[in-house]
Amino acid sequence: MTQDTIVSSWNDFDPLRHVIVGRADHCCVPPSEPAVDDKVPVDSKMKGMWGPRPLETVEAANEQLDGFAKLLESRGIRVDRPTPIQWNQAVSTPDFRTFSMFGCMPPRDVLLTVGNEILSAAMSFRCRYFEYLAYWPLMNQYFREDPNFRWEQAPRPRLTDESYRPNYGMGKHAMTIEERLEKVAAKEFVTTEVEPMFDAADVMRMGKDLFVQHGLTTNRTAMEWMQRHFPNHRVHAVNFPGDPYPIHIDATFVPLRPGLCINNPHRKMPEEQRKIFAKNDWEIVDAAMPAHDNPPPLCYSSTWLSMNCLVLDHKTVCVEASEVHQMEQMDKLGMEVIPVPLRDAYAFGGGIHCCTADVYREGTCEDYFP
Ligand code: DAV
Repeated sequence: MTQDTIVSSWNDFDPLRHVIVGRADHCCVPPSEPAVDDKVPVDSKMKGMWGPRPLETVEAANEQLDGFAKLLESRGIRVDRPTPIQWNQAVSTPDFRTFSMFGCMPPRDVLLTVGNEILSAAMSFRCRYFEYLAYWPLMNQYFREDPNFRWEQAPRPRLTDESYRPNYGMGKHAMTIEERLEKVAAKEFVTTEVEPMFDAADVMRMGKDLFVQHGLTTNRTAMEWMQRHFPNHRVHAVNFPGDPYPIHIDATFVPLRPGLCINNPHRKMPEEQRKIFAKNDWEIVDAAMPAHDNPPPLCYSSTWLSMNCLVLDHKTVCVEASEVHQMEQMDKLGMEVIPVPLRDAYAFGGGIHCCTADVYREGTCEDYFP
């Protein structure tokens, strides 16, 4: 790496030097649309509501996000922040319309860093179609500063009605959790395969290998696209049949250091897919139980944000400060734990890992699964 290198990151555990932390400004609960409707559980208070989130919740989330940014800076990590736009605007393309956007939390969903490239994802939520704009100033800046930075954008999906199964789980087709689990086992999600669609947070980067969760935000066509886009990588499809709302891999399967991952005990990786880890002497440990019985109000995510941690290096990890069981487990696994209060930001789309995106970690592209 030359001195001018700004962007480089191959995994989620090598020493972190530069990161983006999201902001809650102007975040909205999005209006009804096929992919969002499928994510919000039937019994959620969020069903049917949309519009700007209450100001006091935005302020509380921002206070914690700012605190997390300061903490990272105090450890010598460079922190950049997105530039929020007014998300409470109707937008349209030739193919769809929506009455509001979403926000610029969490960056991990949008930005996939692979080596010296940052790729904006082809997201399946219409309300998130323009979210990359919040990161445009940073991408443009890195492009000027770093002669090797690859500023990339996955093919923009059209997100017409063809991209979604009609009436999936809606109205009279509403599903019980058991019915949802059957669909998940059959890999039948709200999204179809007419075009590549993915969220960056469905991709777990481990050097030469990219493990990609097939779920409601990422389809098989996207994996095929990724394999052609990253010809020197191996793209592996993974899925977790125990998860009724499979979205994003980072509350399900999380690497802590080379050779060690934690796996959500309710969403176990199938035996067949574990083989590659066993064969290469990786240990997969059941994650500790969440400290909370319920997510905070107006939150899309499950209580398993408990395991959504940010690894700073092979011995140090940031865990949400109220997640006592997860902190204790990390300690037992030999990690130094930094408690970070972030629960007020959960409702905005995720936890400690979600609210960040890698810009630079030390290290190179290793082959952990030869
Ligand atoms: O368990 O609800 C949350 C992941 C957010 N990025 C869950 C997944």
